[in-house]
Amino acid sequence: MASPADRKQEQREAFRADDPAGGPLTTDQGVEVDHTDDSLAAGERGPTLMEDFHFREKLTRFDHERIPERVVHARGAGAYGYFEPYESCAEFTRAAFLQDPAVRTPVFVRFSTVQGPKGSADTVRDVRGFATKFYTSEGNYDLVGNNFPVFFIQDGVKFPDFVHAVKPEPHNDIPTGASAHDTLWDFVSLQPETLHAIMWLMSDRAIPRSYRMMQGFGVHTFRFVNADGKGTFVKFHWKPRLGVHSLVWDEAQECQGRDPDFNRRDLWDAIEAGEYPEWELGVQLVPEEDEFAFDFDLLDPTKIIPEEQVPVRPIGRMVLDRNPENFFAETEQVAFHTANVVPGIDFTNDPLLQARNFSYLDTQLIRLGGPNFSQLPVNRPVAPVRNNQRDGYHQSAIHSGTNYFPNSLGGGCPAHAGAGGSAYTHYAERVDGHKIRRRSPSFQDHYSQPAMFWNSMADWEKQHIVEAFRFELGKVGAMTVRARTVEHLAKVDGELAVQVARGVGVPEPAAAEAASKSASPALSLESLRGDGSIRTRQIAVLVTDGVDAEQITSVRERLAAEGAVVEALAATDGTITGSDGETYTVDRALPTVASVLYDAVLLPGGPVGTPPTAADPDAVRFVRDAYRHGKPVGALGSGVGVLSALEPEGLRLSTEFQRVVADQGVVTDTSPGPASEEFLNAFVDVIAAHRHWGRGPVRR
Ligand code: HDD
Repeated sequence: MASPADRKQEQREAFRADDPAGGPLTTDQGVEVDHTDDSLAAGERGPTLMEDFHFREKLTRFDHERIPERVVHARGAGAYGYFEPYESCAEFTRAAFLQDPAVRTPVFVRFSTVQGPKGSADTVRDVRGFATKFYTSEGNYDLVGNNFPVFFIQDGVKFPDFVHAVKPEPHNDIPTGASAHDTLWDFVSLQPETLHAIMWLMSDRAIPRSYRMMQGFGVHTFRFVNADGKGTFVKFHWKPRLGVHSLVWDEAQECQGRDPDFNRRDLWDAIEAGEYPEWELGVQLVPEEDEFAFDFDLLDPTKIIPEEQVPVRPIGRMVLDRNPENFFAETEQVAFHTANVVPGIDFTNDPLLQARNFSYLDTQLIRLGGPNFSQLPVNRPVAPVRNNQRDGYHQSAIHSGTNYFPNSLGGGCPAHAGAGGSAYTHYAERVDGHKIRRRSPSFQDHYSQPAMFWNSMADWEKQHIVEAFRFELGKVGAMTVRARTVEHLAKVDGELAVQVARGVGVPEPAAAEAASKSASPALSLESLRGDGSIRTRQIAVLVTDGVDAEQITSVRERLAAEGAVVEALAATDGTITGSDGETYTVDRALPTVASVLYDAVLLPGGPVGTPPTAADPDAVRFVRDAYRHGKPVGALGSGVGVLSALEPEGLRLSTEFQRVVADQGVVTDTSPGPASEEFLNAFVDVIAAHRHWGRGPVRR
C-alpha cells in the first residue's frame, strides 16, 4: 500500500488538471487560444459568429458547471488526514486498519450542516454531519456519522417525511437553514420518536463553536467481527482533543451575518496554520450475549448506550492535516456510503441503517451523474479494483480483456477471492420471521432517554434548552402544534414543559414527574473539556494610540506560547503608536470584525486614568457582546475603566494596583505595566473554561 505521503502526492497529481509547468491557454482539446477577452465577430461592431468554437466551448462548459447539491447535508467542508490505531483490535475485529499502530490509514472527512442549501450559513441550529472515508488497504470504509448520537426517526422509510418537514416549507422555500418553522414542529409533535434527537437539537450541541470542537457518533449499533467469525456489537465515538465547545444562540445568529463561513473558515485556517485538528476514536463494545441486557433496543437509533453503563474504549486517533486543493473536485464530489465497509465491520438489523445502505449509493448516481463516481480521485480506493463492471457515463478507466465470469479467455480473471481469506464475509446472523410492516414493541419508549438527557444537563445547559424551545416554538404559527409539542415535553419532564409553555403562550401542562430519573454525566458539556488547552482560541486585544505597549507584549507572548491566536484590533487599519512611542501593526479594523468572531477579549490600559478604547463605540459594543455571551474578558491598567463603565451587575473588578481579581471569567488588574504572572495564569484559565454563565446584565 502507498504511504500516506505517496498517497497525498498521488492525489495532488490527480487533481492537478492544469499543466503544472504552466503554458498558454488552450481549449479542452488542447488547441492554443490567442486570447479570451473578445468573441469572434463579423467586424468590430458586428454579430458574434457561431464559428467561434472557443467561445461556444467556454460558455457551454460554464452552463454545465453545477451538479445537484446533496438532498441533505448540502453545505460542508472537508479535509484530509490520517488515522492510526493505538493497539491491535484483533480480539474484536479483523479490520486491517485497526491492527497495527505503525500503520497510518489516510482519511478524508466532510463536516456539514443538514437542512440548509449549499450557500447557507454555518452557525444555524442544526445537526452537523461528520463523515469519514478511510482509504484502507482492504478497500474504503465510510463511517457516515453525525455530531449527535441519536437520530430523529427509527425507520428509514420515514426519512423523506422527516426531511420534507425540516427543509424549507414547500410553498415559499422559507426558512433557510433553520428548524424553527411549522412543518418541522408539526412532524415532531406527531412523531414522539423524534424527541430524543430534538432534545439534542435544542441543546448547545446544535451550535458548535468549531467542527474541531465537536464529537462525532456512528449512531447505529454496528458489528465488529474478528478472524474467528465472532461478532461484537459496537458503537463508534469521535472525541475531539480540544474538547466540545459551543456558541450561544444570540452570537450564532449574529455570526450568520458577520461570517456565514464561520465553521469552515475555522477548519481551513487551523489546518493552514499547522494546528491540526485531532479526534480520538472510541468504541462501546457489547458482547452478543448481552444483546437484550438493556432497557432499550440496541437496534433503535433513537437510543444511546450511556457511557457509564458501557465505557467508551479509546482505540485510535485521527488527525486532519491537509486542506483540499479544489473544493468541487474533493469536498463536493466525495461520495460517502454507509454500505462501504471492510472485512471485520458489519451491520445490524437497525432499520434506519438498512435504509441508509440503499439510499447513499442511489443518491450518488443522480448527484454525480452516473455509476463511475468511485473513479474520482477523492473516492478512489487505494486498494486495487478488479471486476467486470463496465462502461456507463464518465467511464475513465480503459478496461481490457474479458468482462464476464466465468471466463477462460481472460485466464479466469479476476478470480474469486474465495471465502475465509481476505475477502469480505457477511456475518452469518440467523434470521427468520414473518414479513410484517410493524415497529417492534421494543422501540416504543420515546420519553425515558430524552428525560435522561435533560437530567444530565447542568443548570445553564437546561436554561439554554428552554430558551431554544421557546425560540423555535415561538416561530411556529399554529398554536395547536405548539401545544401538542409541549404535551410531549410534559412526558419528558414536567418542569421543562412548564418553562416552555410559559414562553410560547400555551396552557401549562399539569406538573409531571420526569419520565426517567437516570442521568448520564458524560452527556453534559461540563464533562467534555478535552485537553483543557487554549490552542487556537481567537483572542482580541483592543488597542488605540497610547496603549500600554508592555502590557500588550506580555499578554501576547504568553497567549501565543499557549497556542492561542492573538489579534490587535483598532478603530482603523494600519498602525498605532504605543505608550513607548513605537508603532505597532493593527491586525484588523474593528468595523470589519465583531466580538462573535473571537473567543475572548483583552482591554489593555493606556496612560493612567485614560481608558483608551472607551470613546470608540465599536470597542464598547465589542466588550459588551463578549460579556453577554459569557466570554472571558481581561482588562489591565486603565482598560478596567472600559469595563466598569458598562456597570456590570454584581461583578467584582480590580480597584487597586497590584491586585488581580478574577470573577465570573472576568480577570482585571488595574496595575500599569506588563501583566503579572498571576494575571496571565488567571486569564489563561478562564479562556480554557470557554464560557462563564450566570453573569448579570451590563449597561446597554
Ligand atoms: Fe444521511 C447524507 C449522516 C440517516 C440518506 N447523511 C449524509 C451525510 C451525513 C449523513 C454525515 C453527508 C455525507 C457527506 O458529507 O457527503 N444520515 C446520517 C446519519 C444518519 C442518517 C448519522 C442516521 C443515523 N441518511 C439517513 C437516512 C437516509 C439518509 C435514514 C435515507 C434513508 N444521507 C442520506 C442521503 C445523503 C445523506 C440522501 C445525501 C447526500 C448523500 O447522502 O451523499 O443519501
